[in-house]
Amino acid sequence: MMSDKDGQGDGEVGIATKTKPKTARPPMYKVMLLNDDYTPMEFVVLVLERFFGLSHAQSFEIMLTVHQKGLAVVGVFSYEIAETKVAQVMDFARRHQHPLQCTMEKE
Ligand code: TYC
Repeated sequence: MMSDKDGQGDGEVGIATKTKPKTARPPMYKVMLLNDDYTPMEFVVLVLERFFGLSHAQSFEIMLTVHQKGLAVVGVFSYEIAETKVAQVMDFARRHQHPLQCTMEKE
């Protein structure tokens, strides 16, 4: 470096400017179930088993969380998968005349 006392220069000295290589990751979406006063608990458990591949125990647990807290995240998916899950749940609920609501939100 020029600021060296002897002007001879030594090893490289300076500010490290290494930047993190950016790997593009697709945005992920939380799929959430909302509570209501009318949809039967068993129906919500069935929805979670059928469309989210959860065990009966996991489904019951998430259903209870929604019932007690108002909503819960059921899973996190790519945009297309999340959109499909929401559509499947909303269609299934509508066909059974239950007001169950399912929504998605960018993580
Ligand atoms: N609150 C409903 C009841 O008491 C049960 C329920 C749970 C409804 C979860 C919707 O996403 C839901 N029958």
